[in-house]
Amino acid sequence: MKVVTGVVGNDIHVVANRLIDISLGERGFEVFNLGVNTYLEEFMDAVIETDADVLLISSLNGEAEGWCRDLQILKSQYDFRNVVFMIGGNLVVGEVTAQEIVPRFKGYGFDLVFHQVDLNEGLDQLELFLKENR
Ligand code: B12
Repeated sequence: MKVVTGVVGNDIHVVANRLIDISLGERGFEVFNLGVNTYLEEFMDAVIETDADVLLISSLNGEAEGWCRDLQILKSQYDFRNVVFMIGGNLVVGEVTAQEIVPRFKGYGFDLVFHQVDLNEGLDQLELFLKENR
């Protein structure tokens, strides 16, 4: 399965991105890593160009919301019905609980949302989601 990944917006935290690339590869995914400083439109273009099954967006500096709230609008322009949209990292700044954050990002169009969740736990849940929904 193909996964497009990268770090959204003006976010330059690169370490997690390298680990995500390696971890996905070890789990047998074909990875297209757009790296840091990637805009939502660039992610969508890459999903179309590679015919990806999963878009895994990472955000570490807390600015994910500003960069991702237009996801629904972009999704409505193409047929992305078979693509899994996933986001994780430090999605907001401050003391906001996952119970508050997860539904908010699901409302923006993400299927799987992980705020300050361990990477392997998130990837286990991705594999489970793919198994149950494909
Ligand atoms: C190193 C670092 C920097 C370096 C980055 C160098 C580089 N090129 O990578 C520098 C100094 C440049 C930097 C800058 C900034 N940083 Co900084 N940085 C850090 C620091 C100390 C470590 C990050 C790191 O590499 N961790 C190691 C990796 C392996 O862990 P990770 O990034 O957390 O990723 C793991 C998980 O988040 C998770 N994960 C990540 N993505 C995903 C996706 C999915 C789907 C899943 C399931 C899991 C997952 O898995 C990863 C692997 O275990 C953290 C604090 C900390 N201790 O974490 C702050 C931190 C991330 N930075 C922060 C901030 C605010 C900034 C700045 C805005 C500071 C400023 N005012 O200028 C700028 C932003 C610059 C920008 N444009 O993005 C905040 C973010 C706050 C928030 N979101 O709550 C943090 C948390 C510090 C803090 N406590 O305030 N930073």
